[in-house]
Amino acid sequence: MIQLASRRAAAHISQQWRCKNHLPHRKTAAAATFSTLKTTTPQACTPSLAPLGKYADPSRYLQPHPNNNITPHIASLVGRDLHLRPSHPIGIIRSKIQEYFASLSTSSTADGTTYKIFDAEDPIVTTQQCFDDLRIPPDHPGRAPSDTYYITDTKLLRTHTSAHQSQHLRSGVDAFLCCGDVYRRDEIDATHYPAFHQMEGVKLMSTEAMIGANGLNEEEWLQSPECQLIEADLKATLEGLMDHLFGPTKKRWNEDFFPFTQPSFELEIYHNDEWMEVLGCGVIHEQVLYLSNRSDRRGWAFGLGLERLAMILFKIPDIRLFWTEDERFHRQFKEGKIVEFQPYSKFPPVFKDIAFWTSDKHTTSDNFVENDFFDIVRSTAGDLVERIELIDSFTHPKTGRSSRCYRISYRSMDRNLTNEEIDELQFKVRDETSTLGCQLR
Ligand code: FA5
Ligand code: MG
Repeated sequence: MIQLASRRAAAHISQQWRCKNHLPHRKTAAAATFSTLKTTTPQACTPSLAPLGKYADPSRYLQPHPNNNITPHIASLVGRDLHLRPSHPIGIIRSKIQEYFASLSTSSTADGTTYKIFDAEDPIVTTQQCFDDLRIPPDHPGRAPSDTYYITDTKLLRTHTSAHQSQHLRSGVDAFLCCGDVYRRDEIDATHYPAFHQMEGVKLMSTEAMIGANGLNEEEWLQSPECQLIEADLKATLEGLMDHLFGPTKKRWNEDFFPFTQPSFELEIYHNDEWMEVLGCGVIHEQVLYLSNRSDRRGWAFGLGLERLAMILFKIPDIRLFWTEDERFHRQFKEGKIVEFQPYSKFPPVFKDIAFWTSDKHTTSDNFVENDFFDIVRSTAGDLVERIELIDSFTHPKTGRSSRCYRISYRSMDRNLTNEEIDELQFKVRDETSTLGCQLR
């Protein structure tokens, strides 16, 4: 289903908490994106037939602030609340995870922890919540408008559910699960969508178990039995979750890096002959606890992607399907049941290439932001875009100008596309691309 090589490459791009080969951001590009796109009607944006949640109000997201880079397509996704629909695969997984954590407070091996549930928080958060409280510095690439949907300069659509960690810790909760939709400006293919769902879990250990942790310097803390106890508890809890969801399954731990946990790990599970990352986690960084007024405590946190799990468990081949309103999709799923998805159609794709110089003809200075281009395609063609691939790029030896060629694959999940309608979309994509300061070839 998901090719290892491409998944690896994709993971490299999308993992915003790691340093990555990051494209420079232009403030003006984000502003231009807003001002040019806000009047565009997304052609293929599926209207929602299901009841909408309380955050489904595009005017909350499409605001005339110079830093606003939210497109109508993104605004139309907020408040769909897939995780709260009991018979939607995302809702089914959410319940299964919550069921596992509830069982931990009663099973014979349990330590009696009760996890408080949060699953209806406002997806609009502040830069303080999403980044500063988590030690993500102002110049971190993950904060850049090329990667994040901003409403104003200090308000944004959360890029991860970790944005709620500090507020719950600060309010005195010791263990919780927090589920919601998150938004990232990202590449476009079968496993990446600009909106997806995460489940965050946090547990603080009992004060008695951490007595030896007092007065240690960082090095001593990382070597201490207390730190190792937290790591072991975290890993055992998450391995138990995977077994609860998948039955005994092959898994492996890799070291990872997050500014808000130390040490940090990712968990991969073996599926369809390849390893697939399902979550990031770690021992909560001392300073995050300090910033939440909880420096007397220690604990762990994790964040997992619900679509990744659902694609494996229900054998759903394309991440866009989660957002469809097609009855042929929804009637296959029932509350509490994991069943294999039966594809009801596979219509042929239509491919269109677009090539452009990433600067205008008078300059070689290149401010092209790839995610701005992806958003243009997504805003114009909505869920008809299946994938966008960079198929060629070069720098002209004499002029020094750079050129890129992308292949856009359009495919509907429900019907055959005509060449004429795709040509029309492609013309719009070309027009909009030239507003990014690119010269079409
Ligand atoms: C985070 O978002 C961290 N907040 C996780 C965390 C929480 C770490 C608490 C430590 C403590 P990351 O960007 O790796 O990390 O995303 C976490 C998971 O979300 C991934 O493992 C993956 O399952 C899912 N995910 C990430 N990007 C996408 C995407 N574009 N589409 C679908 N799922 C995604
Ligand atoms: Mg990751």
